Amino acid sequence: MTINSAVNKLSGKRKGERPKVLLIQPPIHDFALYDHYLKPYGLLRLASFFTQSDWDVEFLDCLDYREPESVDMLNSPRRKADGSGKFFRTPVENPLKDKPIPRRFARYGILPSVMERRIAAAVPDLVLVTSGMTYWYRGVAEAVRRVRKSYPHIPVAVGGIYASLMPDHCENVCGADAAIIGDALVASGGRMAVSEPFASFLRKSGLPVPILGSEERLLDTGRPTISPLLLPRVWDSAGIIRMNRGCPFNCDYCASRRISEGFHPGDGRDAFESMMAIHHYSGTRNFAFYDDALLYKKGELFHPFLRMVIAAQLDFNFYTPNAVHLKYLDGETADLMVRAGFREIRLGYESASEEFHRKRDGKFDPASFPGKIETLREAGFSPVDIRVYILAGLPGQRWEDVEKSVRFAKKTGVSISLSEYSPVPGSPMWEESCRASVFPLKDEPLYHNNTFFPMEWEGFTREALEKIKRLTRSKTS
Ligand code: B12
Ligand code: SF4
Repeated sequence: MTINSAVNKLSGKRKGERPKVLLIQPPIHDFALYDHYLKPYGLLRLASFFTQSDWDVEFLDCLDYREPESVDMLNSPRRKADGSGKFFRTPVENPLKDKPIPRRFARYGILPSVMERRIAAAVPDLVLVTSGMTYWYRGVAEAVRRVRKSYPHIPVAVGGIYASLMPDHCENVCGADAAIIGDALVASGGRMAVSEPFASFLRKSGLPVPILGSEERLLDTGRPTISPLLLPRVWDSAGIIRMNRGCPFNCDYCASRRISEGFHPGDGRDAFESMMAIHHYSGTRNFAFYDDALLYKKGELFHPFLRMVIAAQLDFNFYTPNAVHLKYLDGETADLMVRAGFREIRLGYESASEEFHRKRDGKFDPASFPGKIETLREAGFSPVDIRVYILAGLPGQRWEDVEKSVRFAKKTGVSISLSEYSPVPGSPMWEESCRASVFPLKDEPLYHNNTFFPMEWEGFTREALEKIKRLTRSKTS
């Protein structure tokens, strides 16, 4: 079916008029939220695809921290030069009132009245809402509810992480017409196309399935670059780069496999060009990587990218909020990263225990840790700019193990972030987590939030967690 013949079927459209999609990054309801390069990357890829396929596209960013009316009412959130910062915050009632948590629950995002006005003005034929953490579903539900208020009969689909991990919950509780699992865009015969579940939803809704325009783009890495002409404002503070998709590991505590099966290599030149396009149109010099396995096969993938950046003499700042694999780190990579402009490096260390890694992830030999840190220091990373993630609160984990890991890492002088465990549906450890938790994790995703410390037990109490947090912050080892 061509777009034009299908467009004629759209209600209220004049012949030849293009269909319109409204893409929504919903607000977030949580106990705390910091913008650590939190961008609606997947939704913006969709925006780019729909634009290239001749649809009209409108984007509603409910996390836009510069929205003027919200600034007037809620004051400007504090932002940092590195592109991170706060969002608008409005305290709201804790939906789980019977579970006292020493933190206020809040809604992060633009004013609801602005959101509703923007939705009402859009007049779309289709609404697409993205989703992040499973425990952020209330923001998704809010977006769907406000869309329904203006358009009771327009098709609404939700995609992204929560929709992929809990599709039934998403359809039943958020009221979406469909939760689309996984990538909405897939490589097909060297080109990009809409996935079958998404295409089937569009057909059922009487909408045309978008296809790329006539200038047939061959997409070597199987993904379109994010159209920089569209929505440059989103990228003003920082751009996102994702060179490769997926991860070769299958750690017990992670759902990467469920989100994208296996490792799909990208291409250094394509990543470089996407980045330059974002810089050209938005002016940003901050870039964060969303890769799950940035250093895997680095000689073929990451190194060429870094060499292009160095040759172009760009004064850019690079960040790895999602951490990189210690296993694949070596002197050459560290040296290239420093020369390219990496301001900090975050590492997936998780634990100092050999047994932990043997049992839970197999991704790293902790005996090599001091040597890896030395390599980074020799390359020019200062210890405060080396940050290691240590996992805390896995089912059955004892607090002493975590304390030992923190003390061991501290000896090297690096910065430490406690990564408090969030049980993830679809991860190998999910069923074990459900059995170990006093909370009904399967019924209520809010309990996946690590603020609830869902795996608390007598071997690891909240008091012990607080003690370790203090140790992490203290100057002594
Ligand atoms: C980048 C990232 C982060 C970043 C940024 C966060 C963010 N963007 O939300 C940082 C480093 C800050 C982070 C932090 C954390 N993260 Co994180 N993170 C990720 C990661 C690697 C990518 C998420 C992402 O944005 N992907 C981009 C996607 C959406 O783009 P895409 O694939 O191109 O999109 C396609 C599809 O998704 C789909 N699609 C997307 N939207 C839509 C909409 C519609 C309508 C349709 C049809 C399709 C569609 O189509 C797109 C095109 O094909 C995932 C793991 C993963 N592999 O996905 C974990 C993940 C989401 N994180 C996770 C966790 C546990 C955390 C932490 C709690 C870790 C910790 N213990 O501290 C923290 C909490 C953060 C917080 N409170 O803010 C878990 C989820 C937990 C949960 N219960 O939901 C994941 C799944 C990893 C895991 N462990 O399994 N994270
Ligand atoms: S935790 Fe990291 S290494 Fe392990 S599967 Fe997830 S993305 Fe891969």
